[in-house]
Amino acid sequence: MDRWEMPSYEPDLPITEKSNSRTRDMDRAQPEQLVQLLRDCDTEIFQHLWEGGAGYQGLYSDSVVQTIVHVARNVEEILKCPEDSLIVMSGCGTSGRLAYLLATSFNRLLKRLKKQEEAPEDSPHLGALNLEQVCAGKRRILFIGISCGLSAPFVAGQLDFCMDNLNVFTPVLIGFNPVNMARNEPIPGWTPTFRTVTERMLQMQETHRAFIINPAVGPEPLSGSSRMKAGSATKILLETLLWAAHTSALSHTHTTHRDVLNLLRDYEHVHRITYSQSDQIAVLVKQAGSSLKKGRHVYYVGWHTLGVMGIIDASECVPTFGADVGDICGFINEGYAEMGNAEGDLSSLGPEFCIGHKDFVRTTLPNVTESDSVIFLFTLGDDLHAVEDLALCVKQRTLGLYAVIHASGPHSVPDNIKEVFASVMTFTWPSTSEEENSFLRTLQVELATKWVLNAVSTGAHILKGKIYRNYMMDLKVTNSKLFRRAVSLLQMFSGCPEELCHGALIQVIYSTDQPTEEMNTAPLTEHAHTANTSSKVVPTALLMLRWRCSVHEARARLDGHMIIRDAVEACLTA
Ligand code: S6P
Repeated sequence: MDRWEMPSYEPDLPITEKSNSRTRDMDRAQPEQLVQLLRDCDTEIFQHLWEGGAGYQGLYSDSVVQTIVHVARNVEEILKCPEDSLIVMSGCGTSGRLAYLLATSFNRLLKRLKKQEEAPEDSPHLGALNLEQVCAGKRRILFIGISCGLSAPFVAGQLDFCMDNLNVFTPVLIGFNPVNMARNEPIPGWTPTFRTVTERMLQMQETHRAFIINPAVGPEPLSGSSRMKAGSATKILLETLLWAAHTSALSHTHTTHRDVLNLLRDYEHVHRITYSQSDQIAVLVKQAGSSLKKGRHVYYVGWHTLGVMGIIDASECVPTFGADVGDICGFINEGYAEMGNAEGDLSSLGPEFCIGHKDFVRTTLPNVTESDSVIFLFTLGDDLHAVEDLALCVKQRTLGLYAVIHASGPHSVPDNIKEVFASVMTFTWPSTSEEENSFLRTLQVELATKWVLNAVSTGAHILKGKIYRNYMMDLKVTNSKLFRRAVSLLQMFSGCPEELCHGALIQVIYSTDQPTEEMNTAPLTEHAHTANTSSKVVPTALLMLRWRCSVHEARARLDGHMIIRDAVEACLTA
């Protein structure tokens, strides 16, 4: 088998951008096979030893566990003297969303930590400035920068700022590539690259003034989609170190190697429990795919942080699959009151910002039809009367009503709840006694839900024909990382040299066969900014390269195909 970990496999790409050899034919898989493939890919997160020639460190490697222990001990110190200290977590896209979710959850537990929210990915200056503002007046700050691909300039700027101010900051980087695969591309208006920042951190790690936690978790099932495995691994790592530190601080002990290993093993168990429901997950994938194929919608209706998991998964479908904001939407019981975001109620910004169940009932439900799929996400600890009432309302509009339910200990799902739904996926978790253990259980339940929803949204878009093999060809080229990915896809599928692929992309983005000097020399961030408004950028450029035709002609040919996978296939076989 073609194993991605061999040094000769896609040698120019970092692990997080490589294609996973397991999922090469994922676009043709049936829902059941699809879920098996996702399960196998997620198993790689917990791989003990990478067998290939490169010798990557994994989640359980001594070096990784030891670094987690060191960082957890720093967290303990901060928890003991929180007055003039701070923990800041920061990242872009999914990494930022997960940092936000965790900061909110742990704040509720501790009422002490503070958070840092998402910001533009390509700006190191803005990253440093935001960080400086958030940290003003603090004497001791643990900064955790998350960039799964070791690539976001925003995070690089913050880490660099921390290293220039080591009297206050201890920088920590979480990502899933080895340091020598960190992005080394020049960043406009800034001297360091992500790689040089990481190398500087590596030196400081020797004296425990900076830390890098970067196990390999293998390529994503859908190439480059770091919201999936890398997102799950981010959640696992952050929770492990924060939880270990929290319990140690409470009991006046110190986090040990064994504590960390035990927590990681618990998460591995969560993976097994989640995929023990593979058949039910496949049912949801099939139904959601059928809704999207008909041009209809999938709605996640969740309670508490499971509502947040739904909103996160739904929001990622826009950049990942070029989906419309209305294709997959998430709702949470009390809307913004439940989200705990600093800005408060954002629903006046537009319909896509209306996220409460009340909004769902008022504006969405009247338009729900039989072809839509509605997936409820809750635990048996939630208000089951509210669940039943809302489910009965939805049932009047569609029978495509499903539930993902988390039960604990001896409690089973009441019949009146089961009966409302067309199908019910029940996770039964061992009961927990103390309040704090139930906090940990909530985190695990969130991860299980993330895995289910990632499978549903990815699987549904595959069934809709959005994916070619295991590549998202119609990606939105909205930042420099995605521009690079687009060029690499074009090189791979057209066989043309990089320069030509880059040129074709510029032509499509600026809608001209003869780009001006200004267009050609603009920074990648400018191309990405312009590309934001163009559609089918990569498929159009691919057609141009293969058919040696104009932008206009390529667009016209593409218009004949409704399904991207078919368009790419037709282009490649012609
Ligand atoms: C990926 C997701 C993106 C990334 C973002 C940050 O599936 O859609 O939004 O999270 O680009 O990436 P990274 O590598 O810096 O964590």
